[in-house]
Amino acid sequence: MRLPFGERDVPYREARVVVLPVPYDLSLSFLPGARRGPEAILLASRELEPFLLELGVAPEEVGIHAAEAVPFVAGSAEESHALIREAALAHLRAGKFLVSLGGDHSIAHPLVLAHREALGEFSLLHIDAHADLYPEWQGSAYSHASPFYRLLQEGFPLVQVGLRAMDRDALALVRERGVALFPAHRIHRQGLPLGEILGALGERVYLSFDFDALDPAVMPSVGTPLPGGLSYRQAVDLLEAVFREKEVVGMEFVELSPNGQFHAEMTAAQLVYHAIGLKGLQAGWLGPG
Ligand SMILES: [Mn+2]
Repeated sequence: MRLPFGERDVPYREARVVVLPVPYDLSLSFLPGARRGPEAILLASRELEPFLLELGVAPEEVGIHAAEAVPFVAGSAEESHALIREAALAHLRAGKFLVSLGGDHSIAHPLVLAHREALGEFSLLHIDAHADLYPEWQGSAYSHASPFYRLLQEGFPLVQVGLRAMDRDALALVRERGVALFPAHRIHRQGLPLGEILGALGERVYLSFDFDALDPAVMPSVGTPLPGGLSYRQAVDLLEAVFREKEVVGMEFVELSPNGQFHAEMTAAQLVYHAIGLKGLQAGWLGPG
């Protein structure tokens, strides 16, 4: 069953923005449940106010269509990832701006590759509590702990923001590959180093947002919560700066794992909606007034 995002779902051909549910969580190592993330965001999105006071626009006016969820193949990460890549590619080739909803973070790999295939090169802005740079995890290179290792191998420039968990090997990899790292503790001590973050990104950016980048006090519904995370305000300020200064070519929001705390689902839906508004302003699809 297809669920809309918000209250004004437009027909596919009229949509500039396609919301793509990717309810895949077979790679999770700790608490499963991110497969229910897309549905929870879509249901919560119906409760949002259409007009965003901060932006002075109603992001829904870009024309949003929520697509059918991408199916997955039980027992095969490889086949599931292939289906995700194919689905994303079809929407991108139809000229849509894609907002993918996870699902676990392993989906970043097929999604990012689909964007490169359709749109060419860009850098990655990875906002997360975790580095996700393990070559493999629990015996699988398709793990949600590994997508950015695999994407580094693919040659993508990588900027990571909000981190507070990383092992020595990952830190060595970051230094060796020139990953720009902005850990959460630094942001809390010194404020968001927006100039440095923007300077580390290329002109074109793909945004990968793991909800556990937010502090668990704000966002308790994730599979691997860690204290010391970003505030909602910090996340919005970061996105606002990126959309103002860069061309965002695609975005994904992953790892919401609903656990009965509706405020977390509203937070997720509101952040996604705000980001759609920022894209609409960047692209000239929305104007204030
Ligand atoms: Mn994470």
